[in-house]
Amino acid sequence: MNDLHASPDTTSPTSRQNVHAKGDGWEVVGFCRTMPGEHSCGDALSVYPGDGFVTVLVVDGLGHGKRAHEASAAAVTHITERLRTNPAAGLESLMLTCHKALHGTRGAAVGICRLEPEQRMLRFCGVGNIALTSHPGRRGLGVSLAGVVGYRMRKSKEFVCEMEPGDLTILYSDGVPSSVPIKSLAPKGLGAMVDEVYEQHSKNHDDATFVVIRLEPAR
Ligand SMILES: [Mn+2]
Repeated sequence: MNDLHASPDTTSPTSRQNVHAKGDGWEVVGFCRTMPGEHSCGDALSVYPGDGFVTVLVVDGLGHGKRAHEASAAAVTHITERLRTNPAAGLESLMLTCHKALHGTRGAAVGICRLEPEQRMLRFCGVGNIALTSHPGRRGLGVSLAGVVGYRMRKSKEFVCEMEPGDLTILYSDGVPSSVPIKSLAPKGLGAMVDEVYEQHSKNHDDATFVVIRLEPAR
């Protein structure tokens, strides 16, 4: 079964929600966790399987709590609707219309990633504090640009990077520290890696999201 969306709120039985999805040439495993003591999660994580590719969205609504949740929920609603009508919509275009859709909310950091397994191509477009890294490290992976989606965004830019089979692409919100030891976690496998980040590396004073996208090794 595919679990494609996570953004815990008051109706959730736990503060942690997982995503796990698999498609042709890719696998995605991640979690989204509410800040301890809060009822709504300001972070959101969504996976959108496409025909020959997968799109992954990580959102961190500014701050935490209910209004952060409103901002991230607006981003998820908008991106979900756009990808429903056009699953292959360009990432820069998605970011630009998301910026408009979030006007009037508190704003959010947004990272959108698309893996095309056949072409071994990774595309990324990010604004604000969403970190992108890979294992092993690949050149040209791209970075999130400065700004707040829905509030102040200078531009959006798509980075394109060539990947190798078995490569991991990792996206996370600032509820996970940039010192998270990817190198030592990666050999443990996707599930164990994600669990260990949840248990040992998520900050207590923020919502936290961490997701790993694997380009499946050739069979
Ligand atoms: Mn945060």
